[in-house]
Amino acid sequence: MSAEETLILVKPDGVARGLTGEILRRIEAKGYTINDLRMVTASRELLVAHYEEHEGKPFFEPLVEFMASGPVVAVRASGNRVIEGFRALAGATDPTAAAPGTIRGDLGRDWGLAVQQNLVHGSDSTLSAERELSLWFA
Ligand code: RTP
Ligand code: MG
Repeated sequence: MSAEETLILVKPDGVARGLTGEILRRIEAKGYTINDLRMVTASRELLVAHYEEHEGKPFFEPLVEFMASGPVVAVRASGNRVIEGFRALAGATDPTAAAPGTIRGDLGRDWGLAVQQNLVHGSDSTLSAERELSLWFA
């Protein structure tokens, strides 16, 4: 059986704050394998497809705008239960509520903006992982 894979994004706030190395370090320290990695400033088309589940929500437009505001680092990572495991490493969506010890809890800032700038994205199911990996690593 080949190891489970997930898509991780270091979002524009993480790249801009110079936290890419720290975030990759945590992924590797946990024992996950980085199989591929690219830096890209995402197009609106890519982001709309990536966030299709959120279309129509009040934070959708600000989210797409934020995600297009600068380069992101897309990571193809693998490991046993990496989807669940990376989401545990990332912590809760809201950086203020995220537990200390997590990426968002330790490093995330609450800027009081319309959309949570929370440093990272991780796929939330095997289906999303497959779909998202094919978008970002076409
Ligand atoms: P992600 O998809 O980025 O891994 O994060 P998540 O599962 O924890 O959060 P999700 O509900 O999928 O939302 C996607 C991203 O949209 C932004 N968001 N802002 N009202 C808000 O302030 C709000 N709600 C969602 C965040 O950037 C979140 O990660
Ligand atoms: Mg999500």
